[in-house]
Amino acid sequence: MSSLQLNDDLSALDYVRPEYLRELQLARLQKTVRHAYERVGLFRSRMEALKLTPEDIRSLDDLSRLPFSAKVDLRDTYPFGLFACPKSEIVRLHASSGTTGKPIVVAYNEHDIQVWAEVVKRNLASVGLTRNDLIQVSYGYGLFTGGLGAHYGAEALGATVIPTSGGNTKRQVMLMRDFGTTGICCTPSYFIFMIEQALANGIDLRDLPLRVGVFGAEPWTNEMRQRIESGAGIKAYDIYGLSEIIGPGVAIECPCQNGLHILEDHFYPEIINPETGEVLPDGEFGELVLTTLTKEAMPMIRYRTRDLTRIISEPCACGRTLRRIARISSRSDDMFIIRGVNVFPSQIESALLSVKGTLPHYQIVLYTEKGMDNIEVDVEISESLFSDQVRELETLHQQLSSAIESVIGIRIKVKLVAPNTIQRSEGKAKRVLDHREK
Ligand code: DLL
Repeated sequence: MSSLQLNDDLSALDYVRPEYLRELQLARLQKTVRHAYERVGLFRSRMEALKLTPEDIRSLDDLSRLPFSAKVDLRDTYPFGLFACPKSEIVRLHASSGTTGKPIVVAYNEHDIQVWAEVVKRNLASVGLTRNDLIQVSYGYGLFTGGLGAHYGAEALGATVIPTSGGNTKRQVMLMRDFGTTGICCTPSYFIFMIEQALANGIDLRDLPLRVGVFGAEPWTNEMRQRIESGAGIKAYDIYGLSEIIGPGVAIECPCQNGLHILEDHFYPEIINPETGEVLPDGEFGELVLTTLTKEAMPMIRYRTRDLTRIISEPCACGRTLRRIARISSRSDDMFIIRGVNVFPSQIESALLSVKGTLPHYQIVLYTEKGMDNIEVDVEISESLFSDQVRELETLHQQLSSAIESVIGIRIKVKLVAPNTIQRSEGKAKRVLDHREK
C-alpha cells in the first residue's frame, strides 16, 4: 500500500500489490472466458476452432492463446449477437456510429452499470475531484457513452452533477459561471470552443471557480493541453475509454499527467504488433487490446481497439500501482501516407500548436493531385496577426511549415485562415476532411 493518504473516494484497488492484482485478474479472466464460451456463439465457435476450452486458461499468459475480437464482429452480429445474458436482464443499450455503415450496439446489465459507475468514480477521484465538487457533464447524453458514463460516475462520487450535455454553448458558459462549476467533462475540442465562446461573451474562464477538466473521447496532444490549461486556468486530464469495453472509465491520468492508469482490475491490457498480432512486452509501441474482466452482459475478449500506445509499467510518483498507457497518439486507421511518409493527425496538431500565434482550430484536408495523395493543413491565426503586415504572416507561415516538416519529415501545404473559419465541435472534432479520389 502506498504511503499516500487514501481518502474515501479513492479505491484501495488503485494501490493494490501487483501480486494480488495478478491473482484477481486471473480469477476474473477465467470466469469471463467461461461465461463468454457458454453464452456467446461467436466466442465459443472461435475457441472450438482452436481446440480450446475455458479450462485451458491457467495463467494470464494463456490469454494470448485466445482469438482476437474486433469491431467487425459487432457489425456482423448486429444488433444483439454478442449479448451474453437474456434480454430481460439488460437494462441499458448504447451505440456508437463509427465511420461506416451500421452502428455497433453495446449492452449492460445492472451489475455492469454499477461497475461502470464505480470505474468512472475512481477516474474522477484520481484527478482530485470529490463530493464537494460541482461537475458539469458536457459530453453528449444519448447513445454515446460519454454523457451518461460521466454522469453516473460523478453521481457515485457524491458530487453535484450538472447534466448540460453538449451544445447550446453560450448557456453552458452562463451556467458554469452562475453555478460555480468546479469540474467539467467534455471533449477537449469542445472545451476549446467554450473558452472562445466565453471570451466572446465577456467571460474569462480563468476568473471562475472551474479547476479541473476531464477530457477525452478523441485524441489530443500535450500542446493542446497547454492551450487549455493556460486559456482556462485549470488542470486538464486525459480520460480514455470506448463503447465496446464500457465507455469512459477504462483509463485516466493522475495528478502527474504522465500516462493514464488503466483500471486493470476490470480491463486487462495487451499491446500487439498490429500487423502480426504478436504480443509485445511492456514499453513497446503498438495496438492496445483489451479484455473485460467483470462485464456480464457483453464480455469482450482480446478486443482490438485500433488505438496505438504503449504500456508504462514503471512506478508512478502518485503511488498508484496500476500500470499506465501513454496518451493515445492515434488510431491505426487514422494514419495516411503522403509521398511515402506515414502521417498521423496528432503529429500535425503538436507541430501547429507549438508555434505562437496559431489558434487551436485547424483542419487537415486530404486530396488527390496528379493521381497522388496530398495534404493541406488549414490553421486559424489570431485576429491581430491576421490583419498584420504581409511580412509577419510570411514569417509565421514559414515557422509553421518548418515545424510540421521537422515532425513528419516532408514539407506540406499550410494555409493560414481567419479566426472563426473552421467549424467548431460540440463533441468529437472532425479534424480530417478526406477529398481523395477513391
Ligand atoms: O469515446 C468513450 C469516452 C467518452 C471516452 C468520454 C472518454 C470520454 P467511443 O465513442 O466508442 O467511446 O469511441 C472510442 O475514441 O477507441 C479512441 O479511438 C477514441 N478515444 C477515446 N478516448 C480517447 C482519448 C468513447 N483520451 C474511441 N484519447 C477510442 C484518444 C480517445 N482517443
